[in-house]
Amino acid sequence: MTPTLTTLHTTTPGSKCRFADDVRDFLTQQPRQLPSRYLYDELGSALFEAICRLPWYPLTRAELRLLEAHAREILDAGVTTVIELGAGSGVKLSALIAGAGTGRGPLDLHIVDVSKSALAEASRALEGFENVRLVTHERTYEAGLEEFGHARSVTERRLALFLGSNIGNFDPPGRDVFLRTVRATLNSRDALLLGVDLVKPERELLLAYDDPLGVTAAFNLNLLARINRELQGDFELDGFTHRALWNEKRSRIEMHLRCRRRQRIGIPDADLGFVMAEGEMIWTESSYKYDPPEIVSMLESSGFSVRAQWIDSVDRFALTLAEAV
Ligand code: AVJ
Repeated sequence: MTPTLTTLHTTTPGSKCRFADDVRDFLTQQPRQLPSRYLYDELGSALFEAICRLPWYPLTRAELRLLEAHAREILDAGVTTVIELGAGSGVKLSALIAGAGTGRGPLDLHIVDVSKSALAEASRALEGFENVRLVTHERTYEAGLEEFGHARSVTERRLALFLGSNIGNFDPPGRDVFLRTVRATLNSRDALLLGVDLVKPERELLLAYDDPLGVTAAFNLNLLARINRELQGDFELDGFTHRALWNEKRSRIEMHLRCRRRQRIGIPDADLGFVMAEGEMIWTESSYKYDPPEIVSMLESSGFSVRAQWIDSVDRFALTLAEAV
């Protein structure tokens, strides 16, 4: 039996400067904004895990049900290598491996995530499997794919996982570039499994992104708290409120932080100072929602052919399995 081997990569050099540069660049844009990947520091990742357990945020449970129901078809015996982009706590990958059952050869797993604490948790979750080798990449999706893409053996058959509706964070042009980047790390007959949340009634969407317990509000506000912690910022957290909006025209939920009273903000380690007016917003995330045929066409125009699409009709979530052509 091959023992589990864990290779832990170090943090991307200069990642703190990247954060400072991005904070300066994005907060000075009009409208002010922040990249959503910075939501996931240690506390943010824990808050996100809590969101996934909220009754008002059914995405994770719906996706897990679909993964469990179709594990054998997704992780068929020919797959030798799995890469998951944004693996989070690793529960989905674990469910997939457990659901696919035994009687396979050794499996190489690569998990990419910007959150160190998420990678540590995923490593623990995946440790128990025999005949599995795990490599963790503390990287953005793009940098992780780049690192992964190079070393390919001829006998490899790859399965890429992009789950949790993470693709919803991209705007449509960025999404297409990204899908082509994924395609470029695959050979024909390799596969991609995409988990995407579907358009549903506005009332349900707003509850999912503005829950009555205030966990999503805390998740959003933690981004300012993180700037205070890591870049010596002086945001007054009680001067901001969480806002979730459904932008029907663009088919996306937007998260914003609304300034409740005029305040001067200083972020010395990002070399930044500015004034925010009452009512001014910082845009922190977009979560695009799709219809099933749109998912098929975005895949087919990015070098994939769809093999199967499974839909949870209660919570309106889709898993689409596509083959690189
Ligand atoms: C992990 C990016 C898919 O957009 O639904 C949850 C993050 N934001 N609640 C999403 C999130 C607010 C989530 N993604």
